Amino acid sequence: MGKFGFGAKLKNLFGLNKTLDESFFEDLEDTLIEGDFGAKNAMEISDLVRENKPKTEDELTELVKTTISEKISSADLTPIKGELNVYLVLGVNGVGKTTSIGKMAKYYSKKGYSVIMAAADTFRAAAIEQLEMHAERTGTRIVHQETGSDPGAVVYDAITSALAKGDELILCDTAGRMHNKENLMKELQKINKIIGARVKPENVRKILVLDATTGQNAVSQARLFNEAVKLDAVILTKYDSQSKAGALTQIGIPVAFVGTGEHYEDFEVFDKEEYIKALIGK
Ligand SMILES: Nc1nc2c(ncn2[C@@H]2O[C@H](COP(=O)(O)OP(=O)(O)O)[C@@H](O)[C@H]2O)c(=O)[nH]1
Ligand SMILES: [Mg+2]
Repeated sequence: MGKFGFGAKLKNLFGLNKTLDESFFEDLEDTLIEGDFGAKNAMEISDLVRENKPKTEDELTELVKTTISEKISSADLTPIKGELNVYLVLGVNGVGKTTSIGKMAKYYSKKGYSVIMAAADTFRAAAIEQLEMHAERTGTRIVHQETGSDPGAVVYDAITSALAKGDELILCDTAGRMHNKENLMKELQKINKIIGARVKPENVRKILVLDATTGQNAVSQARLFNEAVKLDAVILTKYDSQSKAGALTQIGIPVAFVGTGEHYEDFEVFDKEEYIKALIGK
């Protein structure tokens, strides 16, 4: 967040209006809504400010910071060593699923896990090739079939293959779009069921990839996917560009990683303190 980001705006509120009158609260709520905190959070923070009557910018910032902090959490994505773990990677087209799988493959193989990829985005013609490219570049084994094949069958094959070879982590790519939303959600549920039938539930993670620049849209995506399969974690991509990061406070799903660029190294474990610092400023 730059000079004119949320943190700066929040600080300016006091500069513009030193008394906590109605116009102050209107400005505060507008600032929060513009920052993608959502109407509910904006009201909650506004009420808290009314109760606590902060006297300085710092006191106001501290109040907002505490509330935000309660609404964001970190996800621990540590695969269980010596067992098969499956990470199902979900999200709409273009958010960065396939790229994040490449990044995770690198991250987890560096940590000593035996990782494979499953190309279960069989809907788009280029999707399998794209994952194959990441597999090649990161030296990861990949299980795939041809475009149009049943994604559930791909995942089933990947599990069979991983169990046979003793792999520890399957990263499953999935489609972000199909003929319609209902089809996509049904398919994801089917894949999830296939995994659930063969892998211990505590070793399965459903991970939603969200583009940090989409703001309020990310909130509805999270709701939609969470209804289809209960989500365990979020990966926040494109955090490098101007981000509308307040949306995270509305999602309520723990965050595992942030993507900060297009390269494999542009991938970090989510650091909540750093995130809030960047959002609000010191
Ligand atoms: N700047 C930036 N670009 C990203 C990041 N993650 C993915 N991308 C880019 O976003 C585009 C879509 O990514 P892709 O992985 O194909 O998305 P998918 O459709 O969800 O699989 C590609 O051009 C990626 O290089 C990120 O963290 N930062
Ligand atoms: Mg993809």
